[in-house]
Amino acid sequence: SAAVKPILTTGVNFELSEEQQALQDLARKFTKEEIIPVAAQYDKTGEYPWPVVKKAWSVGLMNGHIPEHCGGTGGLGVFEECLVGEAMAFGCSGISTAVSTATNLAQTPVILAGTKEQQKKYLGRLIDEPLVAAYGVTEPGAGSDVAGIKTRAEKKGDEWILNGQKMWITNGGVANWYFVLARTNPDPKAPASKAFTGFIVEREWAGVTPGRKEQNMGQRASDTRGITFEDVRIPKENVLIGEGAGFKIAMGAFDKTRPPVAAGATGLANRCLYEASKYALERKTFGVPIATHQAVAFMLADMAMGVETSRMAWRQAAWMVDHGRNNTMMASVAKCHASEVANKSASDAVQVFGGNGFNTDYPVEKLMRDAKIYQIYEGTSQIQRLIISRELLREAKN
Ligand code: CS8
Ligand code: FAD
Repeated sequence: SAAVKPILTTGVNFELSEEQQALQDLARKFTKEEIIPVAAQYDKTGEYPWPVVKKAWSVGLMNGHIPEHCGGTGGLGVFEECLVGEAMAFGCSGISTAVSTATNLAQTPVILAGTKEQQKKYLGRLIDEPLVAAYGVTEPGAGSDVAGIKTRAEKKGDEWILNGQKMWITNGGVANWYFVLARTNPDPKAPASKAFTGFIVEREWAGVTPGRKEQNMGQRASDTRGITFEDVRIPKENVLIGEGAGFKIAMGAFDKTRPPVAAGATGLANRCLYEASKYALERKTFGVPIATHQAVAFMLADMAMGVETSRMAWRQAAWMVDHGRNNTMMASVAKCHASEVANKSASDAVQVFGGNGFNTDYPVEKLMRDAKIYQIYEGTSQIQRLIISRELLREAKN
């Protein structure tokens, strides 16, 4: 009836502009020439892909959203970041996480809540040199429940003293600086929106100690570590938007960074579709290519449905935030859907390859290992459903 109010009232035309097309072409070319040839090697060694980072930086595939007053081009939105992210994750989602997604995540609170001086200093650095940054929220004792973090900062004169431990920090051992969320109001009754503060912490400061590189199931090119902060002295110039606003800054960042995670998962699912389709036409059983068996062809059809809907979802989520709309729910829809599609597609791609799918000489077992983390980082699938249900019930009440 006319009384039914659609939750999403937004545009549906996502035709790429000439500039967006050129950026996507550049990212695809880079993926083909610089990522795909080295993906298996970095997966095997777990080394950080510095040479790829440096090349991506030099051709302009990093830092596209850094404002002009910091020396950046400043013109790119979340949508464009997603275009690049999807293309790169087609090549290797471990490398794309290392090269762009994690450092973009770290930059986002500084873009959202940094002063001009903080932006110039810390974002400008990333323009001047091929450096990366990291986003430090999760701790050994608290991941989904961000308000449960224990790292604390106390004000002493013009400084803050930081103590605590972070865990699972992407780029943890290679970052030049970290966004760190810490509790600044010790009162357990203080609301989350007032109890935490975001800081910019430099890697080289005394008392900052990254742990060993974690040995993960997938995305092994990405560097994940714990970090210990022991009496780290932070000058007041490194506090983001004053005391107490950190939780909202950390959450607000996710509205901009979950669409790129969804785009990465879409790229991975698309790779599954690509590899499985090629193989299904080549491999014969019972005298015919396996693609002729409907059970196999339907797995490909399911992958295509997933890729298309994931892509539509990230496009919608990114478009909304770039146009100033509240996209909290849609960012979670895209992130959750695309990560589940990536996992189903990867598992089915292994199935299409049969025994070969289980073997490291073929590309799909890596896709299956790499896919899993999409359901965990930047908020698990359960947490995305929690956010979606909260948002839609709020709408339903109005
Ligand atoms: O705790 C929240 C949550 O999001 N949990 C998931 C944590 C997560 O996603 N962690 C990811 C870490 S980073 C990472 O994994 C990187 S992966 C590697 C990088 C590369 C990737 C490819 C929650 C569960 C959603 C909410 O927690 P609650 O404690 O229930 O808080 P609320 O009561 O909902 O909110 C408290 C106040 O915050 C405000 N808020 C909430 N959401 C938002 C958004 N924008 C702005 N403000 C927000 N989205 C909320 O309004 C409350 O403020 P009030 O003023 O009190 O009303
Ligand atoms: P927990 O919160 O302990 O959750 C355990 C299980 O319980 C999950 O299945 C979860 O979904 C479920 N669960 C928890 N609460 C609820 C609930 N209320 N309802 C239903 N189910 C629930 N963090 C950063 O800050 N920066 C990074 O750069 C970063 N990179 C990462 C890279 C990797 C490779 C990994 C593994 C993690 C990374 N993380 C990072 C941390 C990541 O965001 C957390 O692991 C994730 O948010 C889950 O937190 P947890 O591991 O503490 O799990």
